[in-house]
Amino acid sequence: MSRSGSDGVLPGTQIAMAKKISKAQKRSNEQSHAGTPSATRPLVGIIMGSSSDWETMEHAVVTLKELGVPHETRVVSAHRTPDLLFEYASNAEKRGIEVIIAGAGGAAHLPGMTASKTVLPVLGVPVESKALKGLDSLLSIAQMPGGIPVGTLAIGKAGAINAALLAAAILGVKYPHIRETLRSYREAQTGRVLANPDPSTAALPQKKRAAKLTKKRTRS
Ligand code: RP5
Repeated sequence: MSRSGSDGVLPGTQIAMAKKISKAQKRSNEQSHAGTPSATRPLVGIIMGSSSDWETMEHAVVTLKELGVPHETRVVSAHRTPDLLFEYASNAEKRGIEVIIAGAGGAAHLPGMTASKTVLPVLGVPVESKALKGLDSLLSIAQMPGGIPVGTLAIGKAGAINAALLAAAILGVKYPHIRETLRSYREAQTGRVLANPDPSTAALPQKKRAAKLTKKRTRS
């Protein structure tokens, strides 16, 4: 009987390899983000099925950074590294993680399987797939059986941003400073909309305006 796991890697080897990578990531995080919130104990775990999901999931990271919410990011695949997924989801609570954001595309089983191994809130971000524009991801994440919930967000960038905001709202119940930062974020957003009521007169950044004019001139 073969003892190989997903992709022919021995069970346990996935976890050992991931631990090595994670230690190296932690070291480099500490070096490059010393003093920033993500260098402190992470409260939010952002996981994604593939490094190809980063383009989408980066928006969750940027939003959490804006809010000053400590977080960590990892690639954890439900299909390619199932042992790592089980290990991550089973130990997240012990490690002090309080909310998990899981992004995946296509047959997006990562959020649901993660939710099945933890009682922490899991927020699912459907990544836009090439074949079905993310509808497959959305349905795979949203259509959970009763008993194991995944809070499912919108497909793509909006979903990633909102997952971060929802994670902050959840944490805000326990941490007043996160709730107040979220309140300021929302007020600033409202302020930006109210400050630009007429898009036809809204000031374009100079570079963009110049590029637009050149394009117009070359066309005529
Ligand atoms: C899913 O398969 C990932 O979440 C990703 O969205 C999708 C494609 O992965 P790659 O083939 O680009 O690695 O598991």
